[in-house]
Amino acid sequence: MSYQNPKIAEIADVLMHRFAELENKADILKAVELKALYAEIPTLPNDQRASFGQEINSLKQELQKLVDEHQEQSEALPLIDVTAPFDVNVPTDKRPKLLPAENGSKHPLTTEIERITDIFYRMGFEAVGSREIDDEYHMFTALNFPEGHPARDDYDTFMTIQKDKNGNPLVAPAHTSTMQHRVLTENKAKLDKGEPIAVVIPDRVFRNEDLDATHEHTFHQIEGIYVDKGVHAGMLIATLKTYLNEYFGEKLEVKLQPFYFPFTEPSFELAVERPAILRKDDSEEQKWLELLGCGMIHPNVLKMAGIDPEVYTGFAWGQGIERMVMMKNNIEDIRHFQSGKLEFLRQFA
Ligand code: FA5
Repeated sequence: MSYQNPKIAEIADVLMHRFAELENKADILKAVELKALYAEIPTLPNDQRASFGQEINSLKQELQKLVDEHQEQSEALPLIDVTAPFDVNVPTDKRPKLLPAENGSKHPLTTEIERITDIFYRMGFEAVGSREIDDEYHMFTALNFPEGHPARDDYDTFMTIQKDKNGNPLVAPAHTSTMQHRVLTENKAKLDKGEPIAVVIPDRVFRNEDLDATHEHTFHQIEGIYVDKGVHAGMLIATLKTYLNEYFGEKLEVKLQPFYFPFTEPSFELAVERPAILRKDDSEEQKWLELLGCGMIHPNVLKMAGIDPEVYTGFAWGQGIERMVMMKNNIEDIRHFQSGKLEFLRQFA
């Protein structure tokens, strides 16, 4: 735009150049030169005021337009390039590796769960998943926890505010035993055919815990269930020893002590020697790391699944996976697993 008044034309030129360099383009509208021009109007002779004022307004409008245009351009989103960044006609093995393997790896728990499950596949077990939300029936009742029994409180279970149709809250399973009733019910036909029920359940569980180096609120367990005619506790111990020796690749010092679970009778707790890195002092309590709970499946649990406990017996166990992986890899704090810290994860890549 050209301006008749030489002074306004000169200032317009200065402001246009400044606009190009300004980071915040809207600042041009506050330029002192523009204010000075407006301040000059009352000092001019009457006959010049109108045309001078109109030219300043035109200059201000021109600057405002530049500011608006710039704003529109910067708000417009960049266009997405939808074409592949390589020639799609090239065979797959010749294409560039867009995500090279060093950018990602399996989480150490995934690797270990695969290893553990594989050991049980080789021992003739099949694997099923658990669930992240369940009901009180499967978490407690079908496992022989009487209603209102204090043992229910041992499981620090997260519950929903909403209630199911029986007026009970739903639960985030605090152990993989929540699957026992389903596994027994769904597989009992095998027993009639003379086959055992042999199932492992590796999955995530949740507890409202006070967190420390060996306690997480979200961790993994592997449950095992074996039912057939003539199954006894010696077979339980042999199975777990075979598995642990295979997993650690060496003979481990393990300790079995009596315990209480409503769903097994007798019940035991199996502990392994705690490595020095996880030991706070030399006390007997610090020497052992409880790895799993186990026992012979309670006759009531078999009965509730429609299996005759006079004919069939079975064993079950539930093991915390993180603690075993920690022991094997000298990991001093269980919270590393969910930290998402690359320094930790890269050690297992
Ligand atoms: C149970 O959860 C039983 N359901 C196990 C069971 C299954 C017994 C079948 C008999 C038959 P317990 O609460 O002890 O038991 O937990 C089992 C294992 O999970 C523990 O030995 C421990 O290794 C691990 N564990 C328990 N709480 C935590 C936690 N907060 N963080 C990490 N691991 C845990």
